[in-house]
Amino acid sequence: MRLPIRAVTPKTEFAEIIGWVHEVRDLGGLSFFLIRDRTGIIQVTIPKKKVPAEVLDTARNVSRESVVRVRGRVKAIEKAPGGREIVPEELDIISIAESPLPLDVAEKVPAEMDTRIDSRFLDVRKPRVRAIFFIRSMVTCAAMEFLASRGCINITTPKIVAAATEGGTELFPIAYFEKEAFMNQSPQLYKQMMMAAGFEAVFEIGPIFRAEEHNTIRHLNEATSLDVEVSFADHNDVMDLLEDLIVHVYGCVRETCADQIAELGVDLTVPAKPFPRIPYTEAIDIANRAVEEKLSFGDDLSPAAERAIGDVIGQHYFIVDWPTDIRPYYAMPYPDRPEFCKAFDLMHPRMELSSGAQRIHDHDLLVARIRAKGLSPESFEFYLRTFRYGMPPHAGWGLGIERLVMTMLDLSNIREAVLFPRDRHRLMP
Ligand code: AMO
Repeated sequence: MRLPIRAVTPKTEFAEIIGWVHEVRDLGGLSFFLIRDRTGIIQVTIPKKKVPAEVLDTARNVSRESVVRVRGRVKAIEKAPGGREIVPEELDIISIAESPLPLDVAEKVPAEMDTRIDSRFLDVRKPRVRAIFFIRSMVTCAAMEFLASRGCINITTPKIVAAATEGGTELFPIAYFEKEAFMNQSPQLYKQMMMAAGFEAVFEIGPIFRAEEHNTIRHLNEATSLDVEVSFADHNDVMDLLEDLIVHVYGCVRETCADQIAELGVDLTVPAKPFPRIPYTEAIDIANRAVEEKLSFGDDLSPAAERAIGDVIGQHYFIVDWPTDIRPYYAMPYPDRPEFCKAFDLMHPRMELSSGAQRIHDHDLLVARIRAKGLSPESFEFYLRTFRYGMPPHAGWGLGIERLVMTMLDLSNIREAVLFPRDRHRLMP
């Protein structure tokens, strides 16, 4: 029976494994193969005079990255990976790989990001790259388990919609029979509508689509957002929840992904609570002490400003109390100083991870805010009507999964954290 490679130890007597040929070395009388599956790498040693003729024959024809089955005796050997090797009695090629390979999975020849993404299925065979996606899987599983334990209901909302969510121009139009439709930018309106539906606490992990034209190392045109919305909660309550989630997720990854963390060579420290909460005006002051292009009240934070503040704070933090004018129409203004609103961003020292707010739950105020943004309340009627039949106060946030993984693992490009990134120039694979 096939054993995962990791389960073959120096004490195993006999093993059958199936995996990809990671490396081939021929030293004349002796040849070595490294065979890889998702659990690890093992050396297969072929002393030419001591193995069956069929094994030798097959070994001569096998190419790197072919899938092979090996059955043989296991020997403890110090110098080999994992301190053991297999001397095969049987060797079959299950699926031969063409040569040359478009990409060196053993990473002896480095490849540009574009080459890597062009052959992503091969790129992801690299233990280092696979480790990223193993951890990403743990991040989303841990987040879901955490939110379920806090009473949040997992929902799924439409990705094909008739109206912009965030206002803005970053919409992908699509042809929807005889109507115009768009790929949804955010589950925002739907998660709020579920508050009117009485669900009280919901979450969704799903794609968001942003037609941002610029190609940067931290933007995707299709990203994954973890969205949360909670009734009878204000911005502080949902910041507490977000902070707890981040700490929980980091803790789970540290506990369960030690091998992957070691493979990536990152120092994964669980962030300490509470995260500082810095008012927007103070954040601007901190940034202006460091950046050349000074910011004024009402400016969004430039990447340089974010980095400057991050350098000073040195850990995860929130920027709170934003000017109402630069936040979406649904953010709740403070009643006593309506030029500021109950919105926040969760920041990693390198970049923004999440945005959120307490929402306006008063119908007429919401209509006024939509108008003030130059949008038409008519196109939001499906959303606005849910505010006319009993809408509880509520708050929530959206957290970018790729950015969370990127900052957690200190990746230099957001594309490292997506299997098949969509950017300005890429629709394939
Ligand atoms: P916002 O637009 O700030 O807020 O998005 C929330 C988070 O989603 C991630 N994100 C992206 N990641 C990669 N590429 C992109 N193009 C991209 N766009 C967004 C970021 C960002 O912080 N409706 C609100 C959330 C809310 O208030 O609940 C919203 O969508 O990490």
